[in-house]
Amino acid sequence: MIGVGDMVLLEPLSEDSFIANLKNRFEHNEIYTYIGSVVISMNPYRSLPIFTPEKVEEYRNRNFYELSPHIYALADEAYRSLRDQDKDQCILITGESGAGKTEASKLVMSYVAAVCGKGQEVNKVKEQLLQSNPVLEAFGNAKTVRNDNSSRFGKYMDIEFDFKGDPLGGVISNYLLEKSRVVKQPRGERNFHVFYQLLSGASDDTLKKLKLDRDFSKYNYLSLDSAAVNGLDDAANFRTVRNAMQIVGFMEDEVQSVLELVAAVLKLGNIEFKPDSRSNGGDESRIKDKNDLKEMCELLGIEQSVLERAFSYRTVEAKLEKVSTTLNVAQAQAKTRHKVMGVLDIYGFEIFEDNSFEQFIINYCNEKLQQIFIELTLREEQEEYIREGIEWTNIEYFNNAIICDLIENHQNGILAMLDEECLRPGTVTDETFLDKLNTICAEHQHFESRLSKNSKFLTDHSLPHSCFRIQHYAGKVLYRVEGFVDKNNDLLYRDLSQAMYKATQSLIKQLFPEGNPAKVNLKRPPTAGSQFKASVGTLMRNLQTKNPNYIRCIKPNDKKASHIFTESLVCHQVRYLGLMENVRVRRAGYAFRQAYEPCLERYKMLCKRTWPHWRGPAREGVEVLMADLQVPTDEFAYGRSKIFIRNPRTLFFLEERRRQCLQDLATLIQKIYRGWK
Ligand code: AOV
Ligand code: MG
Repeated sequence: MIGVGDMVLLEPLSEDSFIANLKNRFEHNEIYTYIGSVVISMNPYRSLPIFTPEKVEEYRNRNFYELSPHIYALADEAYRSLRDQDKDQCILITGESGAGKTEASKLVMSYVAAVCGKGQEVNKVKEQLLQSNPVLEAFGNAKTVRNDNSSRFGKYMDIEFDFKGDPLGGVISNYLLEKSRVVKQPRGERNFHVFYQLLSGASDDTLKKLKLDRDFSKYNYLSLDSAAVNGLDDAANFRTVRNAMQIVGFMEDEVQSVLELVAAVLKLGNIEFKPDSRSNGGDESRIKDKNDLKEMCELLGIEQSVLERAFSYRTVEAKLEKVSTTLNVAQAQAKTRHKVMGVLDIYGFEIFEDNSFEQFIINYCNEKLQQIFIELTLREEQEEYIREGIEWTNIEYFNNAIICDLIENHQNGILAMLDEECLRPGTVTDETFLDKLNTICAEHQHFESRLSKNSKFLTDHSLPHSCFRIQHYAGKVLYRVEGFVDKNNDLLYRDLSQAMYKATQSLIKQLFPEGNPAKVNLKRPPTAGSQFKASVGTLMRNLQTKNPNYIRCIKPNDKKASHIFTESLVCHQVRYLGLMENVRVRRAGYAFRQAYEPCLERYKMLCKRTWPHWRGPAREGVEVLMADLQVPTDEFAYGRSKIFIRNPRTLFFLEERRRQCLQDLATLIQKIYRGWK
């Protein structure tokens, strides 16, 4: 074993020794380390030979502590508790952008797929579950400065199992896709993968049908300076995605419609508007060159005049941003209760040079997840002690509830104020929203309140124009308010949705149900922020009903490079993820715990009265064992089903005695063998 596999057993425990242990292990390709049952995962930024079918077999049906730390051990534990103890599970994967969350979620899914059920039907379901990934990533992932394959949406997947533990299907929920990326990407970043995949990988024939040119530079929506990404084969990925769409259950004509839609979006980006010289100083605009519009209409099956009117009548800029498709895996909806394993993979915490509404939402989501980690680890630990009848003392934690509240409080949280601004009659701009934030902040300066001086809403005179700053759990972030109001409103003018609804292509019609003139709804749709807040709230409540399994991902460097371990960067993540507190909570009472049976099995050779067989209850056997070994009684406690060991040293002592014993045994056997000869 390189270093210490479980941080709980680290001696002496300090931040330095914690980081040194991570580093030592990372340098020896040991990317996983435990804190009790929590898995820390370091991104290796290269493929390691530790995800083979042989590894899967090695970890299958083995106890968590038996082998060296691995994400497969966590997946195995979760799957077996689900199957054998009927406990719904969730896998919560957190860490900043590029830390390895999405890769971890895929490893968990592939492990579970490898060990659960067999047979033709079951295999088909497994394939569908696994192949949903390339499809979702094509439409929802993009290259950013932080990550070449960054998830720009949150994903929660419930995998459903029958009573035997065979998979039945899955339900995927998506959270707020970063739609604005379709129209505009920051420097050095790309649009969603699918655009490049289509242009690079489709046959000449397909491109011709889609009226597309292979050349990225022909499209305004595809930034020029960053089109090629190292190690990313867009053409090959296009074939993977097409194939995956088929497996997931798209019919051939549906795939075609989706591609037509993607092509239409590219055409849309090329449509330019100019003020209409014939209008009397009004807002009307005209389309400069109608060829792109014509081709777009042909692709979607919309009459050109209808769309042209919708474009020119209301809006000057093209703000048609809807490309999201809901890609649910076939839902096997029988009436019996299913066992469920939820896998959550969201966009990680991010700080860019320019942070807008999207980063605000992404970081809020990460705050909520951190919050649930805090609540559940503490709660779980406490509950275990109560369940086992062991005394418990509290440990101080940094609780980020205050930041969540600053954002989501329904009265004067930032989202509520943004909504209030969006709904207020009169002139509303991003600046009026910022004024409101600052005013409320100033008003509260004298009080101990959310927006007071001591709070996480930071006001100082160094703030650039049009910005506000929040002290998130993972760092300070400066947000530029430009676009907040528009993006929160997320309005699609009715003219446009009605025009789209007139399309002959059924997929397009389905995407704009609000365009149905028979169902005109004059009520304002909920804002993007409040929708997000509500769906995250539902998600959190859902997660709380399940048994949590944590994977905490850490990014070793900022260069997307292998073999580099930047201590300061890792240290920052260890701090804000609260990993030291996590170890302390785990050690506060009892560092190590084990059920009586496996404990007796492992150490019974250390005592003549328990070796080779103990005939009574396992707990009594363990009691005899501990007395015989003269372990001081304040070093451990007997719970209802487990023994709790206070100090790691006691465990080391037991392990050392066991090693010695095995060695003596080996020597003895050798002697006997020689005697025979
Ligand atoms: P993220 O999901 O945490 O970021 P990813 O899972 O996309 O991060 O990982 C980023 C990149 O790191 C991947 O594309 C791989 O190149 C590499 N990587 C991660 N994990 C592994 C692994 N176990 N083995 C080899 N390479 C790995 V974001 O989605 O940006 O928050 O929004
Ligand atoms: Mg990701």
